[in-house]
Amino acid sequence: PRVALLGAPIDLGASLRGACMGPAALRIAGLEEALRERGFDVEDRGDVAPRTPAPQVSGRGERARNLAEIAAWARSLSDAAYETMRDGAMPVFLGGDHSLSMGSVNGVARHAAEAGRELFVLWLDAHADFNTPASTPSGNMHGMSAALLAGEEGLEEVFGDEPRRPIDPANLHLFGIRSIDRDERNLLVARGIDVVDMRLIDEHGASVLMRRVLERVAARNGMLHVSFDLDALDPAIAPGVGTDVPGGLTYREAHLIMEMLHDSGLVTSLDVVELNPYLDERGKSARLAVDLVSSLFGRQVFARGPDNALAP
Ligand code: DIR
Ligand code: MN
Ligand code: MN
Ligand code: MN
Repeated sequence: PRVALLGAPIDLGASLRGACMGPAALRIAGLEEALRERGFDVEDRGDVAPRTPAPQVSGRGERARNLAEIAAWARSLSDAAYETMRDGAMPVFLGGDHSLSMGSVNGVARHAAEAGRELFVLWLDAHADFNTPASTPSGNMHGMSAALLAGEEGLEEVFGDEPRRPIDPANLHLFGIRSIDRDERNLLVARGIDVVDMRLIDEHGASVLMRRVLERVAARNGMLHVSFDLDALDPAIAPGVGTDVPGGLTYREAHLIMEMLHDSGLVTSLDVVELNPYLDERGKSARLAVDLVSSLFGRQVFARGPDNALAP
């Protein structure tokens, strides 16, 4: 199996700068080596270059800050995702703030449509990222990526005349959520988005709720994109993020989620986003991110058979 690492050093979608150093920190923390150790054929393709902003993309001022720059990134990241998957490799996007997923997931969706497969997206995040320019309280575009991907209006300029492939809102699964803005909440309810918030996780456990998502994807022979915002994790274990919210996923919950994703065999593409090394504590969050990605790629304490018996 081939894996392609693609850096997306973008931070203009967030309120604080610094996530542009995320790809470098993930590399220094040993991501490529960790995947090689898992037996994967890994190619680090370096950082993607943003397309020169199309002149017709005008600023939206405070309702969608840095729109032209985000559009430039989204267009080249979409092409990179599409081409990588078409060539049969699994793209892993290293962020970078979460606005990068506008591009990565759009390109993945384009590939899935051509392959005649249904695409599902697991959005691991403290936030819903379901704002539009009309609903946003901050103007930060990393809070709008899930909305754009689910086909919400008001962000047409991001792709302009280039292929835009919205995903079915019913195939978007938000997980780990604990911070939602007022108008964003109304939009989520109106669209019937599946929001697995921390209350549900506390009450039912991460494994039951994950299995529900995975069974649905498997039943439809779907492809699964995982968009992993590190602020889904509790800030005590992952302090290197710009918008931390207390009460996040624990170390054990996060590893279990990643191990279940691996066991499902359904994951076909991945984003690792919002790592801000400027705010991190001596590489702690970067190292945890690499550990969790290793679990997603099959690292486990012990291989086990169907009856939980130890396998060699
Ligand atoms: C907030 C924060 N909902 C906003 N969003 C995100 O600005 O739209 N923070 N994604 O990481
Ligand atoms: Mn996010
Ligand atoms: Mn977030
Ligand atoms: Mn964020």
